[in-house]
Amino acid sequence: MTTTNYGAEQIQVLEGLEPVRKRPGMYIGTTGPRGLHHLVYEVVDNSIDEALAGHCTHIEVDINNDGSVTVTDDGRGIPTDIHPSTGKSALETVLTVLHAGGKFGGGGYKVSGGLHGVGISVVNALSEKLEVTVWRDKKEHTQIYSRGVPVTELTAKLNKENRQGTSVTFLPDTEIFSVGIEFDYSTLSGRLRELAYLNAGIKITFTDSRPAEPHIETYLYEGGIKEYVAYMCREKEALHKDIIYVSGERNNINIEVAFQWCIDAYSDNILGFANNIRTIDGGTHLEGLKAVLTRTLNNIARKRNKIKENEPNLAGENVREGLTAVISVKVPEPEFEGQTKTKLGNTEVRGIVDSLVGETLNEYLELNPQVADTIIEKAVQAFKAAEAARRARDLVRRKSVLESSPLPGKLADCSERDPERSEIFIVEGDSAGGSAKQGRDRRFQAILPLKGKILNIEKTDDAKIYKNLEIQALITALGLGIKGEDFDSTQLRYHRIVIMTDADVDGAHIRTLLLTFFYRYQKNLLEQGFIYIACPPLYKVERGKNYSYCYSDRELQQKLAEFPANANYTVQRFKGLGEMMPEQLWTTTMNPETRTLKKVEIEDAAKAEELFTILMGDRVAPRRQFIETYGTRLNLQDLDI
Ligand code: 0RA
Repeated sequence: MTTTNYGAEQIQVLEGLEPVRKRPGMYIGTTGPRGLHHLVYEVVDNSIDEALAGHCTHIEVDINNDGSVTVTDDGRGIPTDIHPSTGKSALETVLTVLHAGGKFGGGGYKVSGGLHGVGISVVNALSEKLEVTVWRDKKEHTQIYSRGVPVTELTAKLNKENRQGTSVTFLPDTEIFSVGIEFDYSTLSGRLRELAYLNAGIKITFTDSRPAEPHIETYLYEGGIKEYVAYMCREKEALHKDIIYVSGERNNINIEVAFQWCIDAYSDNILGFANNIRTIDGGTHLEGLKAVLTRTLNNIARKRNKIKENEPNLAGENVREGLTAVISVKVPEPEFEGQTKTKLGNTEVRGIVDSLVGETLNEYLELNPQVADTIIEKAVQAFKAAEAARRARDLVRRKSVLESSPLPGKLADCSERDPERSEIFIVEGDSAGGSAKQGRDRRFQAILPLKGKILNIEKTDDAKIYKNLEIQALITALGLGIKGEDFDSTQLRYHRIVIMTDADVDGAHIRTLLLTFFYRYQKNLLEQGFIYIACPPLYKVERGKNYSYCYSDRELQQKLAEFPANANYTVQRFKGLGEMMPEQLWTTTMNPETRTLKKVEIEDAAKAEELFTILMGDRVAPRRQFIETYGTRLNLQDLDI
């Protein structure tokens, strides 16, 4: 009798989670590394919710020796009582019914409902094994699942210490995550650190037990996003000492903003979050913030006679130049819009941000007129530079109108007109350009050869950027708009922009300069995954009539080790792409059937910002320090100091 019941129940469970196993992408985006890491975020989000409800202070995340992950918190513990109508425990319901988690939560902000927030049951469905332990009511409750189905009953034993909390250990299913289930330390640490910044006072301990010597880090920021801004600015020179901080609540919507202006920065860096989710595509919270900054600074500038009556207002981007800001809003029912669901849509947020920030900023600047003056002076300078840049840009525009084709002459375009099916290879120098032009499939592959090293955009003001011929070629060939302006991906002429440089120090430098250009000119290109790096082979190994290509020194060693001791073979090292025959370049590097492309993604926005500032900026001391610290650890043999 009991067996039959259990069977029926099991079928129900299977029905519940089957869609998740059938179409994992619908729930976690991808079954690649990103989706894999989402599993951890999903479990952690539940603990964060518990902390935001005021019941939990410490979250521990462990990567275990066997590759599984454990998330433990000291919250109230998932309820374990049996639900009268289902006959199942609340715990089992949360773990086996889609979106059941929220029903038991009640009150407080739910991180759930956004980009991830699909529920812990999704993690269960996609795990080969999941073990949950709950400490509640002086008992320790445990249950084990496999691929979403319970394999043990919920058991309870006495727990004398009266511990409280929840612990979930899961091993992702290799049947689902076909490219592997290896967690990346820095990806997880970046997100956990971010969560600690976004949720002041919550302690997150992160342990990686895979190495012989476990790696342990603790993130706890009593200052929250204020400390986040301080961290992002620590390599820059601040324009004013205090980080301006605003927090408040209206209509159950909680907003928090921290910001500071720095001297040596030509661009702004504003990170937006809604319910702890990074809103890459912006939204109403950012609109509110931008509007209030522009209005407030213009008002004060006029009051202080820094802008004369007959002069125009400062533009938003003038005011934001050099600004580092974090805005984090928590909305009970967030609406996420756009293709990637990373744009906050709730309209009421705009006005709330505007009025709360307006009050605090006005008061602060009235009390600190010298700070007001430095910020305004920087904005006025930016305004003048923008004027000069506009003149240079108009020149670019006028020139392209005069020419018969606005596309740069050296662009070898493809015949395909649908950007989604078109790719462009940006190559270094004319000789590589020649090979690439002959080797490509001209139907959908365009080639843009660049001459030498492009401008380091990190160190250059806008006027010079627009005057530079190589940059002009890039802008027009790709169909990019104006630097930093709202990105319109429909104008983009290719959805795969492939950086293809030589496998040597100069090639690496040019690749870095191009990445800096994309990052500073239009960060969205990177954030939305349009930028790729080609992987040309380093060696060709020939033995008799057979030959193969090796893409790394390790691969070469492996290949050579396969040969008998007395074998005759030759190894050709490619010094540059120009040395390759067009046909060779096609098969090894450009043919979609056989090539490897690396997609460039930004996992940790704050780290990326810091790295570009340190590595490409004009201050030498931080760069030297970075190289001294990481040079040996990263094994940067080719480092060009
Ligand atoms: C539902 C209700 C309650 C807590 C939780 C869920 C809960 C879920 C998770 C997931 C990870 N850690 C968690 N901690 C708590 C409230 C139960 C009560 O009222 O005591």
